[in-house]
Amino acid sequence: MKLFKINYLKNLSLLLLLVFSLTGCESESTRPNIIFIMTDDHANSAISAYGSKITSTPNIDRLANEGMRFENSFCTNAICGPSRAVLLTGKYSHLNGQINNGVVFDSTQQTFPKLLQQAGYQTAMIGKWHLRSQPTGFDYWNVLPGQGSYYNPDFIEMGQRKRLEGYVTDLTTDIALNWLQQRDQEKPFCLLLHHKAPHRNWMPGPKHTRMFEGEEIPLPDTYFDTYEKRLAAQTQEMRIDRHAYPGSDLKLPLSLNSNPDSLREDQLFWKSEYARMTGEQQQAWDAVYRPRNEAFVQANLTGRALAEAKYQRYVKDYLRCIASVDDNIGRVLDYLDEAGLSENTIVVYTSDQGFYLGEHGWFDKRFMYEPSLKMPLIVRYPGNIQAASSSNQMALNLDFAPTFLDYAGVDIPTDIQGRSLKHLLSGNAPADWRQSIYYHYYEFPATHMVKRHYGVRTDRYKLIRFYYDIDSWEFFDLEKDPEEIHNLYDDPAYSEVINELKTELTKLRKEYQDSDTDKYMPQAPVLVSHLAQKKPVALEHPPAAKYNGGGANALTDGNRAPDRIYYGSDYRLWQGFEADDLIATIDLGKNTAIRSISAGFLQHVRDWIFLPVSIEFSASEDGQSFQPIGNIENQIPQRKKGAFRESFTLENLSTTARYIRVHARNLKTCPDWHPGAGGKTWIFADEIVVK
Ligand code: SGN
Ligand code: CA
Repeated sequence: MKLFKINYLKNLSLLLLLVFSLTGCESESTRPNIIFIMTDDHANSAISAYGSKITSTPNIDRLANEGMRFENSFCTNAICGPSRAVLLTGKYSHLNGQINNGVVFDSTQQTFPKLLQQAGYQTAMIGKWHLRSQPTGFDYWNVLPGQGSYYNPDFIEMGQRKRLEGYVTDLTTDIALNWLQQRDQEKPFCLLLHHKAPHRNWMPGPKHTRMFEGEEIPLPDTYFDTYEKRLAAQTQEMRIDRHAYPGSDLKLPLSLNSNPDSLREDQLFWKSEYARMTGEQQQAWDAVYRPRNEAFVQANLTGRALAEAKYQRYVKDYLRCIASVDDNIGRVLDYLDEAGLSENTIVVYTSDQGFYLGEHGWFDKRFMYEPSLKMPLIVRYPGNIQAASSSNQMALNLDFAPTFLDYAGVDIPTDIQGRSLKHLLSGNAPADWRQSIYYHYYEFPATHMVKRHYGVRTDRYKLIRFYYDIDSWEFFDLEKDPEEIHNLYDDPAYSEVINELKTELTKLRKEYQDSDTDKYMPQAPVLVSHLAQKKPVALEHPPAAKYNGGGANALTDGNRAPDRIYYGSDYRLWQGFEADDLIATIDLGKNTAIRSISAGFLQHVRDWIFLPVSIEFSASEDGQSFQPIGNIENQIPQRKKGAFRESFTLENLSTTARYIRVHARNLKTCPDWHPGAGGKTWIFADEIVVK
């Protein structure tokens, strides 16, 4: 009786389903599932479906063989957090607010997962998130904190942090498959599956450490580029031979790092990643890398040969990380087959942006040049997208949100700036599809020192303007110069084309509501006039060469670093002292009546910059004996987040002195709770104002 009832119900629902589909009503079973697989920093040149000359990716190729490959898919801002924010919102960085990695994503804004969730989709976000605020719009989330780790990574599952044992790409896939298995089968789903790999520091999983042993990976033609006529390329810090850390990036003995600027970071980074491994994992690792490193040291290479050997180490580890990504994509595709989900699931493969695999001598991304501007984009949806097809139309990561909403039958909000790719995917390119794309990158000054720039690209040409502390234009004819080494901005033969591109650029900037004078420009220093202005400062410990505030007397130049500091962008105004106290003596020139003294400091704990523990002020008439005039203990919590300025001021003084001394005590050692626990802390100081 019971059995019969179930069968009866089942038949009834089948019948209803049939009636619904015959009458054209959308039923749950016709709304597609979505699996969006995104890796971090995967260049097209490392995917065999894109003709890679250096590796093969059979499972990604399987997707391409069963779906559509985009030859011209681009990001709008080639860096992690910003790219992810564009994916979620379908809006450019200047509108979604995530202009760089330092901003905390405003998670209250409209995103496509929220809209899908409201429309009855089950949503999940698994893996790398990197937007600094908690994920919203997901029924389930389990994400890596920050950049995540390769071995035994921590995951934050719905707010609960725990360490899992294993390799990050395998673990991320395990979590995704578990979620798929236990999901509510009655609802369509949208799963964002975001791998950390192949992000820096490229630590291969145990299964792949021995790949490419004894093989030679071909060196890109532009590896020894000299950056002629490309000013921003001349000042970047992303060269494999100079800026990749020997220890943590190349897994060479730390003793090979002879650069005092990076040694500390290199050591700490490698120490902490290595320490995450179990004894067994360390043994397996050492068994592979020790003999390699002995041979490397023995070879005693210099010059070009050393630069080439570094490329080999870099690119092989990178490709080994991708081998694990590819295996794990195979696991997901197999699961979909077994569960009967392949037919009704849209599977997307992409990366947050491209990457340099030695082109121009580089790793990393950021530039609007092809290797980082391009992102892989492969989409499979059997019956809707022709197998083994490709498109040359220009797609943007701006288009993901509207595409998924479109497939799910959800109205696309008018403030979304991208366009649905659905028609392109079904093989019918709309006649009015875009003929140019707009790009804008902001994270400068910051790691890798790629200058701010924006630009336009058409199918053949590219025009870029670098700005902020330079104003420099670049123009490339991609047909004649696909490697972008000839900046032809000054070539009269192209002046007409360049003018047209400028007009196009202006048009796009207007359309997308972008501008130069927006709130994301760094703040100018605040000008103050005071008694100590332009007076000489003697420092007991010199500031770091990299953070010298622009000159010896930065502390009294009358330019006060601003109160609101964007990530990295205003460091140039500060004087930074690593592990040292700031002890500054100002000579006012003659005995002077003083009413107040104030000293400004920066806190940005994420970058190991802490406010001083205390600031002691003293004064002297002869420059020999100093009398204390006040001591201020810092009350601001070390855990206060973000980058901000704090001024410490003594008021209502009645002191007469020629010399003033400010002694700010450095915390010196990063506290236990800090990721850099035990490492050296910084003091950043600017402007000692005397009135
Ligand atoms: C870290 C990396 C950089 C990388 C940025 C941004 N250094 O700072 O190489 O460019 O992240 O990457 S690391 O030694 O800490 O790995 S992104 O993927 O987050 O945009
Ligand atoms: Ca100053």
